[in-house]
Amino acid sequence: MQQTTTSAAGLSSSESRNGGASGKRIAAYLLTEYLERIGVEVVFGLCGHTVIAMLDALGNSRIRFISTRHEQVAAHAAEGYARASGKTGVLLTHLGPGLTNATTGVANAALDSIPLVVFAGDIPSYFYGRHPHQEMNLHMDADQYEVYRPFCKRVYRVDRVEDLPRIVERAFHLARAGRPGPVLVDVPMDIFSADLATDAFTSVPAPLAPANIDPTAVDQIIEKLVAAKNPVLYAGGGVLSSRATAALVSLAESLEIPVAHTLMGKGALREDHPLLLGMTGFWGTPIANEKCRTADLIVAIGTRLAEANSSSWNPRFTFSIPPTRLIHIDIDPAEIGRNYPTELGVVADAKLALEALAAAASGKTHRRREGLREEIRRGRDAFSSNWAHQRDSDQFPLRPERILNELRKALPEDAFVVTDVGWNKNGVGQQFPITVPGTFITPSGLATMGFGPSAVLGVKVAEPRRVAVALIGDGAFSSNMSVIATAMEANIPAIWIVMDNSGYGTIAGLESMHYGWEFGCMFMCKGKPYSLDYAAIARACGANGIAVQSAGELGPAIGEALRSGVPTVIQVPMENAPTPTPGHWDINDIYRKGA
Ligand SMILES: Cc1ncc(C[n+]2csc(CCOP(=O)(O)OP(=O)(O)O)c2C)c(N)n1
Repeated sequence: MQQTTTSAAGLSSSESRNGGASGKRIAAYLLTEYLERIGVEVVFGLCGHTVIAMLDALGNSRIRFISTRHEQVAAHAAEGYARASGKTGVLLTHLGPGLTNATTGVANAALDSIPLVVFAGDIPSYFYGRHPHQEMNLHMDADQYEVYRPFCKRVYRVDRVEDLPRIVERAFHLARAGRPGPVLVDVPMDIFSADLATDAFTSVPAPLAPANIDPTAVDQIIEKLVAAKNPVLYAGGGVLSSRATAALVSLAESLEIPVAHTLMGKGALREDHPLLLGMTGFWGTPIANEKCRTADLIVAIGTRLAEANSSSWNPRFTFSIPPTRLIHIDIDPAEIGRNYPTELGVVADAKLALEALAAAASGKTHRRREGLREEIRRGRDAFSSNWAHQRDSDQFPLRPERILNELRKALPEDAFVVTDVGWNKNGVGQQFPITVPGTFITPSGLATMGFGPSAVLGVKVAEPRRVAVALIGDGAFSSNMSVIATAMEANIPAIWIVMDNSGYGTIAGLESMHYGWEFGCMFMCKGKPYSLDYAAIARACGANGIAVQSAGELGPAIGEALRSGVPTVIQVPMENAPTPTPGHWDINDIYRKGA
């Protein structure tokens, strides 16, 4: 429907296209019809000779195919789509270089527990062992799919066309079951073209009732929370992906418990909620770190208590477990007890667990926590007042705080803010008010530079009526500017705000702090700082490009982008100021300067 119509248009009938009326049809068409049946709306990808049969089938289906200029872009876009829609993202890649280009995006989805199904074309199966064109097989025959093994939930190679329906059903099932993540289906190109019984694709992924919490555990947890002196609820990305935020609020309010969150958990409570402490860890907030460190009981939900959020697990900064006691609720049993001794582990869906806990907490008498809300307010205000003057600063290049301030003022509350890595991710996690759950989309586990510019495409495809803005550094944006071309071709009016500090600012800041210079981190040309004209590049692609020349121009520029309905790049020169770091990161103890 979207990209290719010519090859099918050249055929006389759907019967000839599909291999005759003998009860058999070509697998690629049956597969595509199955994808339609199970609700796939869009496939992101990039062509290659191994997937042309799929392109022909997709081109004649209701499924939208969004062709990108780099497979990493397609993978991040598929992830952005999955995160904004709550559905499984689907990716199509060629073998060899196509598959390897996509690895970073697929691994990013894996580490953030996002469901993806990746279809990769492969060499003709009858050439296994002969090392045909573009195959990577230096150690084993036909094993390109092994490249995905360390980060996919399952990697399948389809060796017989009869296995394709079962494997595809398994892939969509596994991508969502338990802890979500990517699954690879590697298909030799002759299998895409092979005949298959027309009724072969019969079974669809089973509807899944999420894992419930044991009622005894509910009673135990509520008893412990009620008795605790200064407990904290700690929300991770699982709270948002299972849409559990209302239950979290209800539990927190019933027992008057403050809530801290991870980077992925930002938005679990409205930013203006009086029980919200904020983000923990290296780039967290002092009040969140302090209340977690001194809590007698923490109930952590949907988080892996990862390094950045836990100040490298150093007990002096964020979590001190023990003496703090930990109850950990997560969908993945492997996460429980990994980094901290755990008093009680519960394997359950965050929403069902929080709903059961909220129901059991309702009306329960708890310890008095007079002054808690006031203490949180004072703690948050004290930290935020450190840069209050920067929020309205007219300085040029702009202060990052001014950029956040202008963005928040200009955006509707339900707009998506997609970040990359750098000041954008760390600063938004720490300082940007998010009031609608799920509107903050960021790469956390793999922290991939290049995520934001591409993921925003998928977010906007999933929610075309809502605003989607990518807030990104110039390093990330210039790593793959082909996103503008894809946005133009696919008519995706995304907005990119490029925080331009002429370099990989975050790493430059670390190097400067420890070694006194920024060697290898800044963009230089002929000995001078080098900044590209990103706005002109956008215009060269036929998109809108605005180069902000003063602090006062940013707000109107965002307004113009929102009104235009055209893909827009806003280039904002920015001071390379570090994000405040109230927590700890071990790397800072490793650097040693020598002769
Ligand atoms: C693919 C990849 N390469 C390298 C890094 C290491 N890294 C982390 S932050 C950063 C700098 C990002 O620069 P930019 O996008 O300009 O944002 P800024 O730090 O200037 O805000 C780099 C290179 C990474 N996270 N991902």
